[in-house]
Amino acid sequence: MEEIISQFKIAGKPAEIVPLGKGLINDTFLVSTEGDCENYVLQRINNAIFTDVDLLQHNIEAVTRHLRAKLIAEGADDIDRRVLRFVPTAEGKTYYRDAEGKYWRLSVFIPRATTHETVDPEHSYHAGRAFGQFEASLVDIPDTLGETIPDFHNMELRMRQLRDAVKRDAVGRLAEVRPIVDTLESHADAMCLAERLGREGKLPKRICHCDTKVNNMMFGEDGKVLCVIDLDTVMPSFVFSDYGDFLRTAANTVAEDSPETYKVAFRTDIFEAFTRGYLESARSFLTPAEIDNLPYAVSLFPFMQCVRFLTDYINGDTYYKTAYAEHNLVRTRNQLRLFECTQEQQTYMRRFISTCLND
Ligand code: GN1
Ligand code: MG
Repeated sequence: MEEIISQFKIAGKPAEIVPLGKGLINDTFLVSTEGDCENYVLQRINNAIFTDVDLLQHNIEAVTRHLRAKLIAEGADDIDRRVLRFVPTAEGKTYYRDAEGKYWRLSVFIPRATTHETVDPEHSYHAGRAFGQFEASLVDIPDTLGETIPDFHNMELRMRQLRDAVKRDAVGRLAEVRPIVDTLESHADAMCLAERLGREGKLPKRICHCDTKVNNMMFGEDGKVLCVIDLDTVMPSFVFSDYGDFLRTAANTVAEDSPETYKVAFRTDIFEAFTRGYLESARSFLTPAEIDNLPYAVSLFPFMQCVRFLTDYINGDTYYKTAYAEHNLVRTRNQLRLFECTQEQQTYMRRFISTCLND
């Protein structure tokens, strides 16, 4: 790994390299340096999943450049802790392909900031503001961003992938999960609403983060969001992505892979705080159709994640990192329960959102 780090123009000498974070896709390491030089985050990009690393890095460079320029224009302070900074290689690229064909990148570690696997309402309010702000800041990005995973949050595609997996039944797990497949099928049409609205021209695509799980942002000492991280999936999508995926992770009373399904519940305190924050910074650009369907988004993301985990389980765990054989099945059951909880709260959510907008 030292050999890889030496490809990047870092300040200081690497002292220690340790695994970092809980991502399910890339491998991430913290590289601390000797003395009081800045530390770094080294990532191996999973190019089985992100097959177009050039496009991926083009997106990330464009986004961080645009966010940085905005912060400078606003006269913001502490800019290096508020937007990621990637370290170039000797050839001036933001990634390095090693002799084995693996892809690596290095960014400056943001000091005195923390990530959380769970948040309280106050953090959620700030997270809502930050993601609304993130989307608002990218409305006028001059670069064209590509889809780093084509149709990433397209529910119709995710259903097709599930049906393909069911047809193949590659590792003989179908019989065990048939009832779950049937339940998901019974909601599939309703959950593909976004794609229908999109085709009817009623729903725009905007640049979204598309992986707003709660551990993908860094908080400062004041409880506010310093910096949004994990930018691999920043791409054009429906706004439901960011709103829905945050609540999928933050408003679940347990972690997405908790086997204690009976403990899964949808936290309305988190929902209210996040929604208030999000609407504060996003209402200026959201259309009525987007606002009307925010409660749908809250159900869509546990549903989509359930479909994705189940598809991976049926396929024999080829996509997500797993720690044990039933891991994806446990995740599936958890997300299905969360989906059901969010379905029960649709009317309440709708009322809360309209109260917020009238305040
Ligand atoms: C993956 O990389 P990570 O762990 O932040 C996944 C998300 C899922 C999430 C589920 C590229 O995110 O879409 O929602 O796991 N990212 C990709 O925990 O598939
Ligand atoms: Mg992550």
